[in-house]
Amino acid sequence: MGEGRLIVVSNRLPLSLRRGPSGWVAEPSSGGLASALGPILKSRGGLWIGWPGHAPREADEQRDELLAQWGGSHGYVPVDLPPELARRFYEGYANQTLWPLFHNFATNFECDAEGWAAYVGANRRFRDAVLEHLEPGDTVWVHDYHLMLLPRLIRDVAPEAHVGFFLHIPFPASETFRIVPRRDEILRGLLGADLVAFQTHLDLQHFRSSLLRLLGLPSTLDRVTAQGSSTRLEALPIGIAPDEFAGYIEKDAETQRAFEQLRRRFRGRRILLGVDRLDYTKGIPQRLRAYRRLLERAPHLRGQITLVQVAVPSRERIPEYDRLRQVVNSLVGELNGEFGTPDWTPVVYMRRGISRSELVALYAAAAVGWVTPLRDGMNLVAKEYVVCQRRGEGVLLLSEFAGAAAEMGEAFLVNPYDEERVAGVLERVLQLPAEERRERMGMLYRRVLRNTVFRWSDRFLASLSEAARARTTERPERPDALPAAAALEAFRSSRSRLILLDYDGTLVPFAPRPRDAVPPPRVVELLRRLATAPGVTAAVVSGRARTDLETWLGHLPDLWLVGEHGAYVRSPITREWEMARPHPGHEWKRRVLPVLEHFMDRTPGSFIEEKELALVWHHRLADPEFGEWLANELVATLEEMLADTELHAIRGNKTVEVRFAWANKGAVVDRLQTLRPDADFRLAIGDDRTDEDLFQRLRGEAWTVRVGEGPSSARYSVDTPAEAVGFLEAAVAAGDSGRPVVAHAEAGVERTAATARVRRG
Ligand code: ADQ
Repeated sequence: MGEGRLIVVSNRLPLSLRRGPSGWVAEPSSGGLASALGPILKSRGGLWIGWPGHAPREADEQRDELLAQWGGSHGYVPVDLPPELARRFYEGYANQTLWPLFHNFATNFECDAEGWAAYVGANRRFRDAVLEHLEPGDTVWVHDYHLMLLPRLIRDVAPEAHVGFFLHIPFPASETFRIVPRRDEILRGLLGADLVAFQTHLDLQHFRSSLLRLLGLPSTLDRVTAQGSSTRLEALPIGIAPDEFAGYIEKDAETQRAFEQLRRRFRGRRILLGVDRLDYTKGIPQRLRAYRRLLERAPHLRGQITLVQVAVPSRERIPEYDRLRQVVNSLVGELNGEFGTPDWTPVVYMRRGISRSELVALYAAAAVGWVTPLRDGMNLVAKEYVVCQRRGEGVLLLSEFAGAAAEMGEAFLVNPYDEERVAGVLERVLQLPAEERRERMGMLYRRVLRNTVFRWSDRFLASLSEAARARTTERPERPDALPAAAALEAFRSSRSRLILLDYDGTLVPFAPRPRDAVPPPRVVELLRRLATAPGVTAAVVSGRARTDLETWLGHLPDLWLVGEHGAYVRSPITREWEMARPHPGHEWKRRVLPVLEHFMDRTPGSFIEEKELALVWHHRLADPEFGEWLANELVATLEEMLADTELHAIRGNKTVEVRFAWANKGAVVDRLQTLRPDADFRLAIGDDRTDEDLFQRLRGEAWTVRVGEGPSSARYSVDTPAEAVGFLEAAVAAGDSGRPVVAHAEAGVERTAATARVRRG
């Protein structure tokens, strides 16, 4: 690939430590992830960092030695966690808070402060392990819900690192995600990555909607920008390594033997197969109950079919899993007791992990792959079953709540909670003609073969390297922080100063309704001192209607006011509003208003503001997602309608504004600059798109400052209106302490001359 090394970080290493009769044994696990990333680690070089599982209480030399060996031969770096921390992290916050909530089980989750502290602590230990090995040019790939804080933790210390994150489990709807204690930290943690990828588009959309609703961060389909850096978003469904399953059928004698055995044992009976971790998200009790319904409603199937349920125990220290074990045990017992006969056992239940040969033989022999999780990020069992069905005789019954459903439309999709329907669908698929089965399975088979885990990892890494490269080569999304001391010094030592200030979002924060954004006394006082300071010409350049500006600021001496984005200018001398162009009349409002009203009626919380030369639809108080969506729709509608006019429809901060193209801040800047042709200090501060015109039109080495996040052509940025105001106050104070520069009277003369020019303009 010609890239730097790859550092994979996942909670578990792809290696299991087991204590056998003669001490510890380490076995590599043959999961698809390890198969896909192993060769990449070999060719690019790199490491796999992960937790090797619960450690014994006392130091164990033999275990350490084994781990060291694995480090040398495979590049596996163990992150040992103290037992108490490991328990609270893994069994606590990760698996009793995040796992249930992310799978929509909002009732059986638990959370306490210690769990969260352990989650933070464990993520920090992973960070330390990464930093210990990180070299310039390395790519770090973080996996799954255990490590969602890690991207930010790495970014904070190593800002140049290439960091990607993949979530293997679903991302819940924002209504569920908002239940997650410390949800904001989780979102911010993820945004430290260059790329965050999910299994499906739905997960991606859920994530975007949480960003918007919980952090107020808008995003596009493939990108979100926060804290000055941008994160690429993608949906990349994981696949399997087909050969690790299908290959066994042809090449492995043990698999062939197991297959023959199954054939003999189940002769004349069809196998319905469930293979799962014993987890409450996998829908095992629901499956057993649906099976009971099937046997009840289709008695002719009794003795003809067998449900083989393989369930590998998992997270056994968590009480919820123990309850599940008991429920499943008793459902199996009841079914077999009630329906079983001397020569037919309705459910064959295996509560253990089985070997790859046994698994593949079962996949190949099963007439129905019964994969009905209540919620699942992807579900690999569905794909594994399909690649073992080369002859296409089987049928896949798949839960619509598995991520796999998004790409396996030829399966029979069911709602696993609707046990009656599931039984009905099963009854039908058991009668399906061979031709239809082959056709459906053929399509599934080809897709699983194409979208392998290898392709998935290649796509992830390619996308990550592109995202990281874009970050380093593109113009920074956000201007540098304003160097306040240098700016103050420049202000103090200058002789003639021009200062242009936007109002909303710059001098005062946004209020729910425009009329509520009244300037606090502190801001009024600041503007008074600034405008009357020697050698200063100051203007508030706003999109506001004239009346607002007049009411709030009209009494301030020497302050220029610009309203409606430059359509109106008010000189402090004449105290009259001048129009940049002759009044265009109101006819256009009669056409535009009904459209805005239609949107207002559809969007609770939205309202219309009328200005002399503009109409604004505000959706700040509306549902954020619905509001964004309708704003886009409104702009599209208006653009079409206004195509041949001088009017434009423009998205602002939670607004859509219709106004004349000539009413823009750029044009007015040119005029204001003539007020101080000799200015040796020029400053413009603004927060939104309309202020970009200010920044671009200011002549010379101007101090242009953007308030808030996001890309801008300004040279500098500050975070909040409070910071902007603080800076201006300091500037006034610095000016007071410095030598007076240009005599007040002189500046007054300039202003009078300029006023005349504005009138003529
Ligand atoms: P899991 O929740 O573990 O993975 P899944 O995708 O079904 O779910 O993978 C389970 C794996 O374990 C399969 O490879 C299967 O063959 C194996 N397995 C299950 N039971 C077994 C048994 N009794 N004996 C032997 N092997 C068994 C998480 C997410 C999934 C997502 C994957 C990968 O929850 O939604 O698909 O990660 O991203």
